[in-house]
Amino acid sequence: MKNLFVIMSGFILCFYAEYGRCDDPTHLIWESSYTKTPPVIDGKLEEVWERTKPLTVTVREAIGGDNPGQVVLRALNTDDTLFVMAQWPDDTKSIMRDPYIWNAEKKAYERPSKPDDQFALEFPMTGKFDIRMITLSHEYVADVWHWKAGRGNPVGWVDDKRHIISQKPIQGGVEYSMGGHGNVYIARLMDEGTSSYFLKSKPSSFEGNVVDSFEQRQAAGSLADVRGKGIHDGKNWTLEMSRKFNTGHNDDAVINPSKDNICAIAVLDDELYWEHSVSSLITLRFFSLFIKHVNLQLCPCTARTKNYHFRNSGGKKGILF
Ligand SMILES: [Ca+2]
Ligand SMILES: [Ca+2]
Ligand SMILES: [Ca+2]
Repeated sequence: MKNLFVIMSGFILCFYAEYGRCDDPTHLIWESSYTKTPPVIDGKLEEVWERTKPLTVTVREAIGGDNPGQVVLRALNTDDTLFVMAQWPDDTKSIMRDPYIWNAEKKAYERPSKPDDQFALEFPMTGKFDIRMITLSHEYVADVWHWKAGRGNPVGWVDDKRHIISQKPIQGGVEYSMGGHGNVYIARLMDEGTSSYFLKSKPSSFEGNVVDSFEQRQAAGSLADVRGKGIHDGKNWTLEMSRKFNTGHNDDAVINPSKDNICAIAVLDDELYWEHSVSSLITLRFFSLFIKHVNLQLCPCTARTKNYHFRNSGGKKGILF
């Protein structure tokens, strides 16, 4: 057993060295732990999350790079589904987007812009993925899991979208001029299907000073692939999300647990559109599956149950899930 652990550790070190990760401290490795017991997507951390290794990621304003903040990420996976957890500080719980506000003088509702808190996890689909959307040097399509505290969150759904960034005009794209240097076109498309909320019509008579302008419903189709629920504890958001590795929909990225998957995150704290904060690129790695594979290859006799028991070099017993 002792030898097995040493061999496994050595193999893992070789793997890291081969891919040059050890000497690159800026490279963010986000390890997913395998579990047979999936977490409940309810914004509350259950015991299974304690087996995961947290990764703290710095996010900065997408334009300017100011106001660094920190997000703690965790990941779990079953055979076919990824579960992610994100925790980040936010002093202002904003759970209504553009609500109807009563104007007593006019005796009517108005609908000024008001952001809700949001979080996004992005995976590249095609092209040269980049965290910047306003760019003249990158052209790409990204799968975006866009959680919105005031819209899908009440019913536990996350908007499943694609961002298409191009320097050529694209269908549904909005043009942004780069001060004479060129134009970038950005399309932010919802997946096919039914979103988990819709815009309510303006109330014709007084129903309260602030009235939610969205009503929730059952999502369907490719828009019903990402579950997500966030809970605000007064100082932080804790968000759990899940999606199948392969949804079978052609407007989604396929996550391949047998290889590294590049991704990035964004946070919006009472912010609209471009005022979001983004991370650098993150490598999502399915570490436990890798160990299982090595374990089976080197010594199948250790598989006493469907979990893989081991004793490390300090004599401590453990179970690989
Ligand atoms: Ca939970
Ligand atoms: Ca907020
Ligand atoms: Ca989808």
